[in-house]
Amino acid sequence: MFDKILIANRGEIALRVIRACREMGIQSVAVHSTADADAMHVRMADESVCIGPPSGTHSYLSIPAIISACEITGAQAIHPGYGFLSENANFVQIVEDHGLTFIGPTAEHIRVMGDKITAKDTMKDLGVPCVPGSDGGVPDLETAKKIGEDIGYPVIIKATAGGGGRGMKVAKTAADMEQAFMTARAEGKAAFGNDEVYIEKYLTTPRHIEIQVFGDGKGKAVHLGERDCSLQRRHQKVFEEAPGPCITPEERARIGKTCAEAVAKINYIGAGTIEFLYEKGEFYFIEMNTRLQVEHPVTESIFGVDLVREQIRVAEGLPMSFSQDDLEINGHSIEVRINAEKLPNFSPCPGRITQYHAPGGLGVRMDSALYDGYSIPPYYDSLIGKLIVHGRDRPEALARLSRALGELIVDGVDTTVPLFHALLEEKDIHTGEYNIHWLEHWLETNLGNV
Ligand code: MV4
Repeated sequence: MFDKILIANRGEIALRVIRACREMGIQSVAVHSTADADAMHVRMADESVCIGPPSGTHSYLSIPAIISACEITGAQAIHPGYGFLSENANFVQIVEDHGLTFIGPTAEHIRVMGDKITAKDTMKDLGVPCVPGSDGGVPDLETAKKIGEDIGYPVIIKATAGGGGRGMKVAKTAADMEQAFMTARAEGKAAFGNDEVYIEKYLTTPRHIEIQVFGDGKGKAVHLGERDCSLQRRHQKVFEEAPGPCITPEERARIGKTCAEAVAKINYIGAGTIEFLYEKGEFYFIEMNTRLQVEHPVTESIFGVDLVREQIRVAEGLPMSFSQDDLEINGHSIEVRINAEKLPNFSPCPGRITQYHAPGGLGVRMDSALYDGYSIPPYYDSLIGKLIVHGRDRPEALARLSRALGELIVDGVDTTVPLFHALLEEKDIHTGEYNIHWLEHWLETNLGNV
């Protein structure tokens, strides 16, 4: 059993992990930059260590500082949260070389899934349905044009090291191929130091559906259904829900089983998310995330499980506390991301919170590290809270979301809350009829009025 876990993160996710530790009787160690000395995760943890100056590069991303903090405090394991070092295979290797436990997948699984081509190859071999396209990397323009003719336009050229929409170019026709291929390559090289690209059929109006999986590292794995995260702006999710409003129980059981069997076969350990595009009743694998996701609470709400607790259990070599047959969906859950951003441009809005009041009541969860008088530092991302609601069905969850947003008080900075009030007035949000482009289109026509 771990006695003490160090959390290599900040903000709401650091609190989320501290909460799981406390319920399990495990001591928690917070690490923080000098800018976060008064942060809530530092106050909530049993101990804390300052690991560097404000810049994330020199604090939350500093591997020597984090390993030293473990040695100073006697922490035996590290939970990385999301972002920062959570998908850094090199970090995992160093953690293990120091006799510590990384609470997450193996360095090898992180490496395989971090490269989109090897991820797709692996998933395809495991029987997971993929977007039709090139068989691995595409070496030159001539080959790219041949593939374009074979699979038919439009196609999308993606950098294998890409992420967050970077290094991705659509070619609508053969005439666009040269420009798109060269640009995707150049962006991959510039942003990730890797110019390898691959090609897929471009799906024009899909939904983003992701399957939550969980493995024990010993050949057992389960799925916890899907989340629909189609409502995104510039590849940032803003509204997520589970179950997906368009997914039938039969579709869920089928794709869920495929995903659980795939990760079981590779002895995957811990939480993982298998991302799909979903169009006309078909699932197409695009990427796998080897970490706990920001939107994990919607899955926790409908299944009544604590995913962080399970991550800690399997990292200790314990079995998961549930099997597939124990997992049953209860109701509907929605999360909205509250960012300190100023509309209409979503420009970051750091500053002092003069008043904070979290909503409450039945089916309401507010995951946030805010407090009255807290100053949001300008050095990190703009997520300041997640409001998660749960209802017996989707209409009840939407009504509860509206009610809870009305109770929330965040004064002193601008936030994305007005956006959610406006979205809740939209018919398509209530019918669930949206795809990955819906929000961008809506923002173009409506932002002036929010
Ligand atoms: C695609 C696609 C259409 N067809 N692949 C965007 C980020 C990266 N994770 C994958 N992305 C896409 N891949 C094919 N073959 C459209 C997107 C895409 C997207 C995907 C999910 C959520 C929002 C999106 C917004 C624009 C484009």
